[in-house]
Amino acid sequence: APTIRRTDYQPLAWTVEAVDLYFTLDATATVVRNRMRCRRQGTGPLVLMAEGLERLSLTIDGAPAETVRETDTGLEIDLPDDADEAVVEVVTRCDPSANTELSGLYHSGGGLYTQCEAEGFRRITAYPDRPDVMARFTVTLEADKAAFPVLLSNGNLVDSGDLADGRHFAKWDDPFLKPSYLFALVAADLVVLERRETTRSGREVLLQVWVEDGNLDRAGHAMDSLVHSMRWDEATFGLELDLDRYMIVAVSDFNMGAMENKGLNLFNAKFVLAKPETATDVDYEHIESVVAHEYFHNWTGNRVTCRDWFQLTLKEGLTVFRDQQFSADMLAAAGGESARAVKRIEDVRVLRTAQFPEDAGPMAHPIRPDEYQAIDNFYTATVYEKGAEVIRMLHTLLGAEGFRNGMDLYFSYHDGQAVTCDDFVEAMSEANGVDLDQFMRWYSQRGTPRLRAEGRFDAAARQYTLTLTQVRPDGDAPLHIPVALGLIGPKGADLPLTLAGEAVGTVTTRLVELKDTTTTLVFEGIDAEPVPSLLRGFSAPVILELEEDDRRLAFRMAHDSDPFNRWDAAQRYMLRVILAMSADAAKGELPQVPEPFMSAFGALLHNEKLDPAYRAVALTLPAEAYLLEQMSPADPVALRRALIVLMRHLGERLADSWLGLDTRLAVAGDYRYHPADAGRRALRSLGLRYLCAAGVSQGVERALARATGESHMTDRFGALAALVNSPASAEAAIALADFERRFAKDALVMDKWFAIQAGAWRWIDSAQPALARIEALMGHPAFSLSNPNKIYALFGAYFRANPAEFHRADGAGYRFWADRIRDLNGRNPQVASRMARVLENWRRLTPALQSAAQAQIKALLADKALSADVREVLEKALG
Ligand code: HT7
Ligand code: ZN
Repeated sequence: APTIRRTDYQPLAWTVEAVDLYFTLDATATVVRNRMRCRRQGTGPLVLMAEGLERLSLTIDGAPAETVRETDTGLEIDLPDDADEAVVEVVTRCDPSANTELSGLYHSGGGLYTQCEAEGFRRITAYPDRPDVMARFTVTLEADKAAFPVLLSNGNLVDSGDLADGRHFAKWDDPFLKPSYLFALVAADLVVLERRETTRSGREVLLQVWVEDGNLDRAGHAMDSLVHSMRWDEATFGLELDLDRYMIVAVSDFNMGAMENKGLNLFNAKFVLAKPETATDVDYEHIESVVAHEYFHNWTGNRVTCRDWFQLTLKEGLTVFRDQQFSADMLAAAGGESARAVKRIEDVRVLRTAQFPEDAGPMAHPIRPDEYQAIDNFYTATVYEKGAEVIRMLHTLLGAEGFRNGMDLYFSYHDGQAVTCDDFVEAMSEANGVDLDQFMRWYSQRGTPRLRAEGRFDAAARQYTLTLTQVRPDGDAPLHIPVALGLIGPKGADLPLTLAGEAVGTVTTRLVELKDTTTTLVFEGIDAEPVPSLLRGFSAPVILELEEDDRRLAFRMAHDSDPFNRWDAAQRYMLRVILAMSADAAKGELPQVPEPFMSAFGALLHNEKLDPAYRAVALTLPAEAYLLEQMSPADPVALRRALIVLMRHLGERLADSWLGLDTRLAVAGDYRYHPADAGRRALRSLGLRYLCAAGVSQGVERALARATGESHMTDRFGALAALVNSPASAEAAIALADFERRFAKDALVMDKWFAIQAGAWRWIDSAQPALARIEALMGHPAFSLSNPNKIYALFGAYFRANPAEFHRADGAGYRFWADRIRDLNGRNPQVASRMARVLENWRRLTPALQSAAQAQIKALLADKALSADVREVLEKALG
């Protein structure tokens, strides 16, 4: 596939001002009549993209088109040189039931749905399918009424009625200009949950959540989340819902999480449906944030959109930041500031687990990439999560009010336009009167920058000197980095921070703006050597390099007043212990758990002043993917051995504490989604994890009772996970069978059942390897290769969440991976390429694993039928 470059951007010669679509819908043969009012804006032909369409007719201003050229991407039509306007009508046919890629118009569960971002609209009709073409859409849907009783599209319903032969129609008009990637339609047999709300300015709006029959009792949380999102965006950014009607539709087959089509959001059903018996606290949290994310796109993405796909982080980084802030505010409102800190910790955990490895591997790219072959490969953790961190830094530097002023200016300049990341940062800069030119470098740097810190205490001068040095993986130009920092005194209290030359201050956390490669800070009036607490709240997406011995880490675990850094100290200590234990395991020695670490861990566990939710995150070991990233070479089997020993030790030695806390923190009454309750549940489930890991009989008994009794999904699944990841294989088998019996007919819940088995750790060498189990599960009646959720649950969990079993010494895991990629490539290249990415960092593995992985990647690349999506990923992986 050709490489597309950011610097090659050119406006199109012809744009579309208004488009009128008429769909004659049918599962196997849908005909689309597309009438476009086109306007000249430069020299050259009218360019229409089209993919896999059968063209039935094409007219220009009512006459058959003559000068039409077929190109690799669609059509080019020469229009008279003196024409400024033309009405182009194209009629095409497509087959939704053959669309296994789930891009364009596709068939799922008896209904018809669309997914147009990034380039799916061209699979529906011939069109200048680029985000800088913003048009007014009117859409008529016509279909068999019995098969497709509900007909939805963007905007307002302006007409509907019955037609002959049992058919009916609905006409929709979207009053806002939009790019084609925001187009959507739904034709299906669905039921609706409705609510009417009044916006801040007094307009009445209709909110709808559409689901399959039988799921209405699971739609309430999505609706509540939508209302909360509306209120938050009004209060925080003064942004109101601009439409009379806002719809969310749940779809079972969906490649990603959800899609922000104007007024008609399509959602992967797993991010809509929840009731206590089927969804965990984590599911509830995800639904709230995904609903919010899509809703917030209505302004950051839809009203102001991207000029080209290189600008993707303009809408995604900003919208992730907005959804993170929303969730943090919601959690803090219900659960206090500690709940906000837990949210920040979870977000950084995702960044470190998913984005840091990406930024250190062959797919590394700036948040605004410079080139791509398949844009679908660039919906990445870098564009989304690192992009959100870049926006967060702006928020930190400008303050909430300055940031809000920048947002206001951005909308006042660019509402209704397709713009660039520069436009956004310029609005922030102008609104605040600050120069952000250096800050802009964050948009073009790749790789995670490192921040090296060194402290020196001078007792005689009562000074503490901190030297901070930026180490950048690409290039010399220093970045603009906000660093929040504090100094902790010997008794554990924060010290007031006074820089040389300043009047004595009282502030204990300061924000320092690094603009040079090296910055030296001299703090005065320091009587004893302090312990620095740097990058508080994770104020910048960098790797902090600071020499800290075990004693210091334990001290910060006990005293750091910044909850993020306190958690981070625990993570660093765990990392150090686990790496040492893994090194022992790799040498064939029995890994030992150091006693001082046990004391520091125990102190956190027993600290009743800390919220359960906080203790749950603080006592959770770093993710395996993150740990592997820190290992050199990455040896997944040695790491797993170390983790098993550590978990067993923590379970055994602290058994009484875990059991006591399990009793004390039980939540009485009916399930409610609330951070305080969720925190207690999380800590209890974590306790079961450790207890079962150690085979503590009371723990196993409790887990079995909870996994098989009358419980809600959070407790049930927490207990099931504890059993499955433990030596208690007999109890795990009973719990798995019970779960399957209860939920065999519930596709979303069965995804959990598949995933937990695919990701299961093997505690006893004689136990069945994960791969054998997965191969057997592929034949399960609830499994389907055409449903992305099932692929992610069974294969994704194996490849990503079970490194020790996937990276098997005999290479069987890699052979299985290659077979799956080959098969998925033909069905759904987007999903195939996401799965292909799991081996991109193969060069970090041990030499034996490297050669086994490389052989499979090479074999795959020899396949001529490989899609552009998968090819791009594998070619980059091979380098
Ligand atoms: N903006 C949406 C992206 C998306 C997507 C991209 C490629 C292929 C399929 C897709 N489904 C949704 C999701 C979001 O960020 O809100
Ligand atoms: Zn998004």
